[in-house]
Amino acid sequence: MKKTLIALVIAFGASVASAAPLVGYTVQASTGGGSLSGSLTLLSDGNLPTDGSAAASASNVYWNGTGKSFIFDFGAVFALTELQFSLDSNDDYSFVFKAEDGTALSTKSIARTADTRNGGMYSSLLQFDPIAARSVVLSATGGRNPYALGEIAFFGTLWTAPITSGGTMDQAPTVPTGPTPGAAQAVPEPGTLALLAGGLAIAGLRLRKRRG
Ligand SMILES: [Ca+2]
Repeated sequence: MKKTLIALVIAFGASVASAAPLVGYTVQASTGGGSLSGSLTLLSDGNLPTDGSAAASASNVYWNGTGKSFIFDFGAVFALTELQFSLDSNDDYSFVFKAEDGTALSTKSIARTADTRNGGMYSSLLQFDPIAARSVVLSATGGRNPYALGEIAFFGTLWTAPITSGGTMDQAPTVPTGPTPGAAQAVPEPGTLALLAGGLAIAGLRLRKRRG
Protein backbone atom coordinates (compact mmCIF):
# COMPACT_ATOMS: atom_id res chain seq x y z
CA MET A 1 0.00 0.00 0.00
CA LYS A 2 2.74 2.43 1.01
CA LYS A 3 4.82 1.51 -2.01
CA THR A 4 1.83 2.15 -4.27
CA LEU A 5 1.35 5.58 -2.77
CA ILE A 6 5.01 6.47 -3.20
CA ALA A 7 4.93 5.24 -6.82
CA LEU A 8 1.84 7.36 -7.46
CA VAL A 9 3.51 10.46 -5.97
CA ILE A 10 6.63 9.90 -8.07
CA ALA A 11 4.57 9.34 -11.22
CA PHE A 12 2.55 12.49 -10.54
CA GLY A 13 5.68 14.51 -9.86
CA ALA A 14 7.27 13.32 -13.10
CA SER A 15 4.22 14.26 -15.14
CA VAL A 16 4.18 17.76 -13.66
CA ALA A 17 7.88 18.31 -14.34
CA SER A 18 7.62 18.03 -18.12
CA ALA A 19 4.98 18.92 -20.67
CA ALA A 20 2.28 16.27 -20.83
CA PRO A 21 1.19 14.54 -24.00
CA LEU A 22 -1.98 16.05 -25.41
CA VAL A 23 -5.03 13.84 -25.05
CA GLY A 24 -8.53 13.94 -26.46
CA TYR A 25 -7.67 15.64 -29.72
CA THR A 26 -9.37 14.56 -32.92
CA VAL A 27 -7.63 12.95 -35.91
CA GLN A 28 -9.14 13.13 -39.34
CA ALA A 29 -7.77 11.53 -42.50
CA SER A 30 -8.32 12.90 -45.98
CA THR A 31 -10.75 10.85 -48.05
CA GLY A 32 -8.45 10.82 -51.07
CA GLY A 33 -5.05 9.14 -51.37
CA GLY A 34 -5.82 5.50 -50.69
CA SER A 35 -7.71 3.61 -48.01
CA LEU A 36 -6.43 3.08 -44.49
CA SER A 37 -5.68 -0.27 -42.89
CA GLY A 38 -7.21 0.45 -39.52
CA SER A 39 -8.70 2.86 -37.00
CA LEU A 40 -7.02 6.20 -36.35
CA THR A 41 -7.23 5.49 -32.62
CA LEU A 42 -4.10 3.36 -33.17
CA LEU A 43 -2.15 6.63 -33.40
CA SER A 44 -2.81 7.59 -29.78
CA ASP A 45 -3.26 4.24 -27.99
CA GLY A 46 0.13 4.52 -26.28
CA ASN A 47 1.53 1.54 -28.17
CA LEU A 48 4.89 2.39 -29.73
CA PRO A 49 5.72 -0.32 -32.30
CA THR A 50 9.09 -2.04 -31.89
CA ASP A 51 11.82 -0.55 -34.04
CA GLY A 52 12.25 -2.61 -37.21
CA SER A 53 8.80 -4.22 -36.99
CA ALA A 54 6.80 -4.49 -40.21
CA ALA A 55 5.06 -1.36 -41.45
CA ALA A 56 2.05 -3.38 -42.57
CA SER A 57 1.19 -4.80 -39.17
CA ALA A 58 -1.95 -4.57 -37.06
CA SER A 59 -0.39 -2.02 -34.66
CA ASN A 60 -0.15 0.58 -37.45
CA VAL A 61 -2.28 2.66 -39.75
CA TYR A 62 -0.92 2.11 -43.26
CA TRP A 63 -1.94 2.98 -46.81
CA ASN A 64 -0.63 3.27 -50.37
CA GLY A 65 0.28 6.49 -52.20
CA THR A 66 1.47 9.92 -51.03
CA GLY A 67 -1.90 11.64 -51.44
CA LYS A 68 -3.06 10.92 -47.91
CA SER A 69 -3.01 13.52 -45.12
CA PHE A 70 -4.01 13.49 -41.47
CA ILE A 71 -5.30 16.44 -39.46
CA PHE A 72 -4.65 16.48 -35.73
CA ASP A 73 -7.00 19.10 -34.25
CA PHE A 74 -6.30 20.02 -30.61
CA GLY A 75 -9.54 21.95 -30.14
CA ALA A 76 -7.60 24.96 -28.79
CA VAL A 77 -4.20 26.53 -29.29
CA PHE A 78 -1.39 24.70 -27.51
CA ALA A 79 2.25 25.70 -27.06
CA LEU A 80 3.84 22.55 -28.46
CA THR A 81 7.42 21.68 -27.59
CA GLU A 82 7.80 17.99 -28.44
CA LEU A 83 6.64 15.51 -31.02
CA GLN A 84 7.03 11.77 -30.64
CA PHE A 85 6.44 9.64 -33.69
CA SER A 86 6.65 6.12 -35.04
CA LEU A 87 6.92 6.05 -38.84
CA ASP A 88 7.95 3.72 -41.63
CA SER A 89 11.69 4.23 -42.02
CA ASN A 90 11.84 4.13 -45.83
CA ASP A 91 9.51 7.12 -46.30
CA ASP A 92 9.56 10.89 -45.96
CA TYR A 93 6.91 12.62 -43.86
CA SER A 94 6.06 16.23 -43.09
CA PHE A 95 4.32 17.78 -40.09
CA VAL A 96 2.83 21.21 -40.80
CA PHE A 97 1.93 23.18 -37.65
CA LYS A 98 -1.02 25.50 -38.18
CA ALA A 99 -2.46 28.51 -36.36
CA GLU A 100 -6.10 28.96 -35.39
CA ASP A 101 -6.87 30.56 -38.78
CA GLY A 102 -5.15 27.76 -40.72
CA THR A 103 -1.94 29.66 -41.46
CA ALA A 104 1.10 27.37 -41.69
CA LEU A 105 3.49 28.31 -38.87
CA SER A 106 6.25 25.75 -39.16
CA THR A 107 7.06 22.51 -40.98
CA LYS A 108 9.01 19.61 -39.51
CA SER A 109 10.26 17.25 -42.21
CA ILE A 110 11.25 13.71 -41.34
CA ALA A 111 13.47 12.27 -44.06
CA ARG A 112 13.70 8.52 -44.68
CA THR A 113 16.53 6.91 -42.77
CA ALA A 114 19.37 4.91 -44.32
CA ASP A 115 17.72 1.75 -43.09
CA THR A 116 19.43 -1.41 -44.36
CA ARG A 117 16.30 -3.45 -43.57
CA ASN A 118 14.59 -1.51 -46.35
CA GLY A 119 11.68 -0.38 -44.27
CA GLY A 120 10.28 -1.20 -40.89
CA MET A 121 9.02 1.08 -38.15
CA TYR A 122 11.24 3.39 -36.16
CA SER A 123 10.44 5.94 -33.49
CA SER A 124 12.03 9.19 -32.44
CA LEU A 125 11.41 12.35 -30.42
CA LEU A 126 11.66 15.86 -31.85
CA GLN A 127 12.10 18.78 -29.45
CA PHE A 128 11.75 22.41 -30.52
CA ASP A 129 11.04 25.94 -29.34
CA PRO A 130 7.34 26.38 -28.49
CA ILE A 131 4.98 26.59 -31.46
CA ALA A 132 1.51 27.94 -30.63
CA ALA A 133 -0.54 25.70 -32.88
CA ARG A 134 -4.20 24.74 -33.13
CA SER A 135 -3.62 21.81 -35.49
CA VAL A 136 -0.98 19.75 -37.29
CA VAL A 137 -1.28 18.25 -40.74
CA LEU A 138 0.79 15.12 -41.37
CA SER A 139 1.44 13.64 -44.78
CA ALA A 140 3.82 11.25 -46.51
CA THR A 141 5.86 13.12 -49.12
CA GLY A 142 8.02 10.38 -50.61
CA GLY A 143 9.27 6.81 -50.26
CA ARG A 144 7.61 3.55 -51.14
CA ASN A 145 4.40 1.72 -50.32
CA PRO A 146 3.10 1.17 -47.81
CA TYR A 147 3.30 4.40 -45.77
CA ALA A 148 2.72 3.77 -42.10
CA LEU A 149 2.10 5.58 -38.80
CA GLY A 150 2.52 3.70 -35.55
CA GLU A 151 2.08 6.35 -32.87
CA ILE A 152 1.96 10.15 -32.95
CA ALA A 153 2.09 12.10 -29.69
CA PHE A 154 2.27 15.87 -29.19
CA PHE A 155 3.55 17.43 -25.99
CA GLY A 156 2.67 20.91 -24.83
CA THR A 157 0.57 23.12 -22.61
CA LEU A 158 -2.52 25.17 -23.26
CA TRP A 159 -1.44 28.43 -24.87
CA THR A 160 -2.30 31.62 -23.01
CA ALA A 161 -1.97 34.70 -25.17
CA PRO A 162 0.17 37.44 -23.58
CA ILE A 163 -1.72 40.60 -22.54
CA THR A 164 -1.20 43.34 -25.11
CA SER A 165 -1.87 47.08 -24.89
CA GLY A 166 -5.03 48.57 -26.31
CA GLY A 167 -7.54 46.82 -24.07
CA THR A 168 -9.96 48.51 -21.69
CA MET A 169 -9.88 48.16 -17.92
CA ASP A 170 -12.81 46.54 -16.13
CA GLN A 171 -12.97 49.34 -13.55
CA ALA A 172 -11.23 52.59 -12.71
CA PRO A 173 -8.19 52.22 -10.43
CA THR A 174 -8.87 53.18 -6.79
CA VAL A 175 -7.10 56.25 -5.39
CA PRO A 176 -5.28 55.47 -2.12
CA THR A 177 -6.46 57.52 0.89
CA GLY A 178 -4.40 58.87 3.82
CA PRO A 179 -1.39 61.22 3.96
CA THR A 180 0.39 61.70 0.69
CA PRO A 181 4.07 60.65 0.58
CA GLY A 182 5.06 64.23 -0.44
CA ALA A 183 3.64 65.74 2.76
CA ALA A 184 5.47 63.23 4.95
CA GLN A 185 8.80 64.11 3.31
CA ALA A 186 8.31 67.86 4.11
CA VAL A 187 8.77 67.21 7.85
CA PRO A 188 12.50 67.52 8.76
CA GLU A 189 14.08 64.47 10.29
CA PRO A 190 15.23 64.61 13.98
CA GLY A 191 18.86 64.75 12.91
CA THR A 192 18.22 67.77 10.71
CA LEU A 193 16.42 69.51 13.58
CA ALA A 194 19.37 68.89 15.94
CA LEU A 195 21.83 70.36 13.42
CA LEU A 196 19.58 73.37 12.93
CA ALA A 197 19.29 73.93 16.69
CA GLY A 198 23.05 73.57 17.12
CA GLY A 199 23.68 76.11 14.33
CA LEU A 200 21.30 78.61 15.86
CA ALA A 201 22.94 78.23 19.26
CA ILE A 202 26.42 78.90 17.84
CA ALA A 203 25.11 81.94 15.93
CA GLY A 204 23.52 83.23 19.16
CA LEU A 205 26.78 82.83 21.12
CA ARG A 206 28.74 84.72 18.41
CA LEU A 207 26.20 87.58 18.52
CA ARG A 208 26.52 87.77 22.30
CA LYS A 209 30.34 87.86 22.07
CA ARG A 210 30.26 90.74 19.54
CA ARG A 211 27.88 92.72 21.72
CA GLY A 212 29.91 91.94 24.82
CA1 LIG B 1 7.15 2.61 -46.78
